[in-house]
Amino acid sequence: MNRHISLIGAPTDIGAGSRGASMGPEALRVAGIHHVLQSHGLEVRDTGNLSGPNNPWQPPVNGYRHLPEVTAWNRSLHDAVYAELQDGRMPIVLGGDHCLGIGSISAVARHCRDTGKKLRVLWLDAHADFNTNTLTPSGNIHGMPVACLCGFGPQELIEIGGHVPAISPKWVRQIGIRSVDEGEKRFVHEQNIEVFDMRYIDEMGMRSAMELALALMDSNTHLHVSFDVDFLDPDIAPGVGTTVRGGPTYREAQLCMEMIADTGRMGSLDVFELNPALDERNRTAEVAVDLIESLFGKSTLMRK
Ligand code: Z70
Ligand code: MN
Ligand code: MN
Ligand code: MN
Repeated sequence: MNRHISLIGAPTDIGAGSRGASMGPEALRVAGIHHVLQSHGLEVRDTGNLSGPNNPWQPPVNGYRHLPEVTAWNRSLHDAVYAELQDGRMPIVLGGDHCLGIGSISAVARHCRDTGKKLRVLWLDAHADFNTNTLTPSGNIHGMPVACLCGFGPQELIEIGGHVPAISPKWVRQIGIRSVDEGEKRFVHEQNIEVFDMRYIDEMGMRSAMELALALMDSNTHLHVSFDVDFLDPDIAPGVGTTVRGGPTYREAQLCMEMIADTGRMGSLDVFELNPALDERNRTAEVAVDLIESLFGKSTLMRK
């Protein structure tokens, strides 16, 4: 695994349905993300925060809220993530709401095209984020990034990485899903997205879900992890805009992260939707940092 890490702050809630994810990057820093990664022997560079337009808090236009501002933030994030990858480093994006997955993953996909790597995207989320402007009940673009990456979205968002579509639905594995809108559900099935929802995890266990989600990767696979903090059960992670009960417990989430770490293939990571305005004494940020530590092998001492 790449031991050179670059933290990239993307402080915006431009695509979300509630305000506050813009404070996520600083909450993750306060919870000690830099130091925790360093303590595992990683070389960590904090590149600081990107800047972009303020949140004008306007209603949707043509099914999209804040499309010009969402585009500006994602272009900027794309350029930052792509630059770190070109520099041979592993980007960790500190969000910010999940609309930023468009810029982050379109940069990772571009890097994989450049270097002839296969891409696997693990989407850890309570939501499928597969809405379009006609399917969306809200107009919030944080409910649309997977669809945009697969080429279903407005031109200015789908073309950010220079290739449309940025990714194929075949490269995506979704874990923890438990809140999907009606039209969105049909579209997820139509596009054959591989989903390990909470029903699957309840019946078969996190171990089985992760074995299948991580299967068929080889030494030429770049694994991107897009971690929406609302993936976690609200009992352990109340600090998110949209809590959905019935998510993975602390132990299930730890196993998920450890199994990702064991592959040794993670090449980039997003941490999105942490909302300090809704948190309790930064405890959701602390849980997120704890889980990120496991992604880098916190508890593999007994194994290797
Ligand atoms: C709903 C929508 C959503 C959070 C994604 C919710 C979307 N499907 N919410 N992540 N926190 O409005 O599209
Ligand atoms: Mn999401
Ligand atoms: Mn979500
Ligand atoms: Mn790479």
